[in-house]
Amino acid sequence: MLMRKVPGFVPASSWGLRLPQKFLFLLFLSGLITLCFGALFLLPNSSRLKRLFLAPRTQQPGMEAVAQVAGHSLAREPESPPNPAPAVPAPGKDDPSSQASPRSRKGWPRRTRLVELREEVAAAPPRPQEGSIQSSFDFNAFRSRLRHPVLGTGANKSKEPQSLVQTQREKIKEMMQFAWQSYKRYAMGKNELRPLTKDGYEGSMFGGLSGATVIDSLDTLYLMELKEEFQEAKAWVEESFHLNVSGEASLFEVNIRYIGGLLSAFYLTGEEVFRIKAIKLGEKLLPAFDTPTGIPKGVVNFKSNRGSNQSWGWAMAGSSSILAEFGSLHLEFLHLTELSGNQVFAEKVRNIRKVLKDLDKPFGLYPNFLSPVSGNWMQHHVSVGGLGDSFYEYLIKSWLMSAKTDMEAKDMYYEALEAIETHLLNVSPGGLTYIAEWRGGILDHKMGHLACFSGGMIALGADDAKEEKRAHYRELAAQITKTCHESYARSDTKLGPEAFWFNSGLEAMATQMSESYYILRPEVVESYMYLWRQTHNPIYREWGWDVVMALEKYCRTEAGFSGIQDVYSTVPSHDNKQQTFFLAETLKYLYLLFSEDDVLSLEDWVFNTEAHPLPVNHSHSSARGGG
Ligand code: DMJ
Repeated sequence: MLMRKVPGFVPASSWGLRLPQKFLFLLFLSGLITLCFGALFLLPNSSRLKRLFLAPRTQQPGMEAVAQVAGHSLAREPESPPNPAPAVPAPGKDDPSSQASPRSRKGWPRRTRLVELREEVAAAPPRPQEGSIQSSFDFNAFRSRLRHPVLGTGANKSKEPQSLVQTQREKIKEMMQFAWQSYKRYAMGKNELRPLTKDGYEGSMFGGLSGATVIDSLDTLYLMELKEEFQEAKAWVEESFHLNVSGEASLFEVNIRYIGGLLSAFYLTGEEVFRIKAIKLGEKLLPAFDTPTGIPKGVVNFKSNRGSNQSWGWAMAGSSSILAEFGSLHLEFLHLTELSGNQVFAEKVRNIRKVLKDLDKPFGLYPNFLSPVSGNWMQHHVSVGGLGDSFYEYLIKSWLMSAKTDMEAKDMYYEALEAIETHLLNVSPGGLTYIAEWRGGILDHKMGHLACFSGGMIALGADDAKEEKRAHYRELAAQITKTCHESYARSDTKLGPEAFWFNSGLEAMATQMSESYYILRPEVVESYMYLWRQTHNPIYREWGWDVVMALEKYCRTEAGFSGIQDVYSTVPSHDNKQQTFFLAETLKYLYLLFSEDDVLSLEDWVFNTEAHPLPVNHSHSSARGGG
């Protein structure tokens, strides 16, 4: 249809608007757009708003790999500040950070959510850098409170006649260097070296974590001033030690080896990477404590974040938890709280202590198996060797680590020791003192190699016993250590068997092939070290040196050290395993046996059950300038 022009009439636009109206509308529209963009881009910290509107950016190529190397996933929220917040749950369905909060779910009017977001942005405290965990721990203050320089003053080194002891120390250092280099060459990053097959072994005990030998070696390398090797180990932890694993792990083993090793490495060096990885790994262990009693299960499943009572071959624990396992967390967990500010770690182990303290104990003894569900003892088997051992060790060391303020630990230790002495201690017809195992009142007249740490433990605790018991405990420690030495001296290789008996006319010897192996264990030289520091009786260095010679002769192979199947045969049959505790403990205790007393002084450090030094809490005393 033809439109005719009417004079004086301004035609309307196709929307039916006249020009001034159009102008006003456009003005309003452009104002609105400017406002929106201003809010979007110019308001402080507007990234959350941007995320609401803008399509998610594709990740920069390569970033995933970087995150993998750094050991954390880019998809995760930054670590929540742990002081004193509860532990960070692992990402996944239970991780609140990975879900929308109920208030942000669909259906909330948009304007309300925008206002809410603006308020959140304004109120949020600055987030810690991803991967960091804030700490109020003052490393320099800690170091200044130590009584002695960590590696000693070296004051007496020059007085040592050029010197047998120096040469002996150097020899042990060379053994460590050889053990490390062999591991590095054939098995770097694996859990253990297999020296015969010249390859690495992962096993399943650590739930997919790797590098147990690296972590267990850090402090020994540092102590021996093997600086290059220490840097290699540290670089591996920084670049390749990933915590994003999903297997089933032994709570105890991960704690004593990994957490203990990382904590020590931090306290020796102040390097943040060790502190952060110790805390993050500690958080991964927490699901094991989700039981009715709070007594943790023996195994933690890193994937499902649950505990389980599976055991690792040395014990048929059934549905029980094992005394030495749940009783050997106290030292490390207190340090995790100290270094993170997160009280949850300390609460877990204080609860274990409380459960144990409140329980009835048959004859004052602690059985090895406890139900984490009912809180009842499950079998009346008592041992200072495997299954029980480090529980007793951690009582006296908790007392010492608290700078002698943890009276509860002290009382529990001396009461337990009295009961052990009354019911388990024996002297053989040949005059050897030993600690038997107890099964509902019946004694097995045997000692495991593991029980040989007890000489050192009793020596360590002797000075804080009641006045009238001190000399007695010193003597008891010496006698038990002598018995353990006999188990070595009576073998053909001068290395001791896994277990030895006091019956059938035999004393301090294994009675069957299945107990005749030696897997590079430390407990006997550990006791030599404590007895040396207490008495300075040269016999302990002589005995220690015999062990060094025997290790060289029967356990050293072309590509590392190996355990042997039979200590009574001089033709060694190797087990093809260089255990991580050989580097963490056996070589460390041997080295300390030939060092001055102020090297890792017992006034400043307690050794966890994997020989990782943890500092005594001198925080209430004044600085001494020992760092
Ligand atoms: C180490 O892992 C620890 O010393 C633990 O307490 C018991 N056994 C081994 C070494 O024999």
